[in-house]
Amino acid sequence: MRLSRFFLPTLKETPTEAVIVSHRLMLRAGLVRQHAAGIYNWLPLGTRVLQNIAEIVREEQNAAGAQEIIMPTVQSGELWKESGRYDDYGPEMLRIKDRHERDMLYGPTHEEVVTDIFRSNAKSYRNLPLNLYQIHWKFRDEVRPRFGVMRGREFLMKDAYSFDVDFERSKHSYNQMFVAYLRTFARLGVKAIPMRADSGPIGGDMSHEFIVLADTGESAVFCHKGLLEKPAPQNVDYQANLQPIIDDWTSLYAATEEKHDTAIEAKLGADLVKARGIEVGHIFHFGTKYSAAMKASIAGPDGQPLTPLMGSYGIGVSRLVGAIIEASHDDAGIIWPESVAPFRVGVINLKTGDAACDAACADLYAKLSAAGISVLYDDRDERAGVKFADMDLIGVPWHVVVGPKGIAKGQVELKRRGAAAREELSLEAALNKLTAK
Ligand code: P5A
Repeated sequence: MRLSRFFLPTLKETPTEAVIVSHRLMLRAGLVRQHAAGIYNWLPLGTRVLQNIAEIVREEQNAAGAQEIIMPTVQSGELWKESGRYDDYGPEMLRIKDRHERDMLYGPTHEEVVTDIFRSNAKSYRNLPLNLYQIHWKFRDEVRPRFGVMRGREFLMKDAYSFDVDFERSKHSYNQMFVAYLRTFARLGVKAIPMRADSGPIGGDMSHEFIVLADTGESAVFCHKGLLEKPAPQNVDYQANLQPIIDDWTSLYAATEEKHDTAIEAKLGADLVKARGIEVGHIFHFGTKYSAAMKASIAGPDGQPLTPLMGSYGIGVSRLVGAIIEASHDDAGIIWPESVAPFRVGVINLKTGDAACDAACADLYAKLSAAGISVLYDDRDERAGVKFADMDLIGVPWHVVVGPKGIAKGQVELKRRGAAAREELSLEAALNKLTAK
């Protein structure tokens, strides 16, 4: 993409409405623009990041055996009357009447809809285990939408729902998602720690939140310091017994404020980290809460009706954009992990209009693109300082700087965003280095 053609409305001034750094940077770097309180437009740069995150989430859900579906955003209120949540959910639910005066709503979550899909279409225990997920927009009429996409009213969530025949197998499905989450967040370049958590309006007796530590986080959390550097599990066989991995992670203390046991503080002493964090994922096991209330039984192995046990598993996809920035930025702007960066490489032409610089940049741009690398080529007629500042602000991981002095020697500069060192090397060596990654 040529920057001269790219729709990137950056802001020089720090927007006054933004109180946390990720919100400021998302506005300044032209990722999003607010449409109404807690509701955002995603501009091209933000859309690219959001889609990169969603793709990693999707790959890991598929690897864990979940199957992607798409459910409606607008739901029938009747299903929520069956589960009992129509009245329970309260003012956070955006209620809508259609032209026939029927009760509709904009979905804040999809347990009811997926249970309805299940009961209408699954016939026997042979359909199990089953895990269905989607990556779709939700609406919650939050009392205090704030911090930009971090606590929005409309937001993108990955929500998965598992169905199993008995507790043991249901726990296995929960464990599969637990491990998939560890891998997903590691690939996204964030350290997310699973913590014992309250299940709130979703319900159930077993629940973990995945928390990215950040001073600006909305949750107070407590965890053993040994969890901070634990690497994500590699080469997982999702059919195998995953309990050892879960035990490894849950044997060390970690809990959100609601579940925190203050007696642990004396016991752990200096090993206990008290911090603030951002909830980027939340998984729940709630047994038959929805399947029983909504009469979603199937034929069991003995021919008798069987009510499946369920869990649900959420990832805040749009919130993650803010959380990643919160965890990875400096004074100059965003520092994207390569896996989610909107472009991998930025080519900076220090002298647009100079024949040698233009030709070298065009060559780099063409060859990197042909190698499947996403490139943002700053071909604008702007001062070098402006170009450096913008490339730093939007956080592209690799910068190739092409200037007349270097090109006269056949050299360009290669620089990693966030690192001070610059390397001078030939055009070809720069290409080799970038394409070898
Ligand atoms: C799990 C999937 C659920 O809704 N039902 C379906 C369950 N869980 S949850 O914890 O309420 O939400 C899952 C994740 O969504 C993100 N999230 C938000 N992101 C931005 N703005 C919001 N207002 C918001 N509310 C929830 C969080 O990352 C949460 O973990």
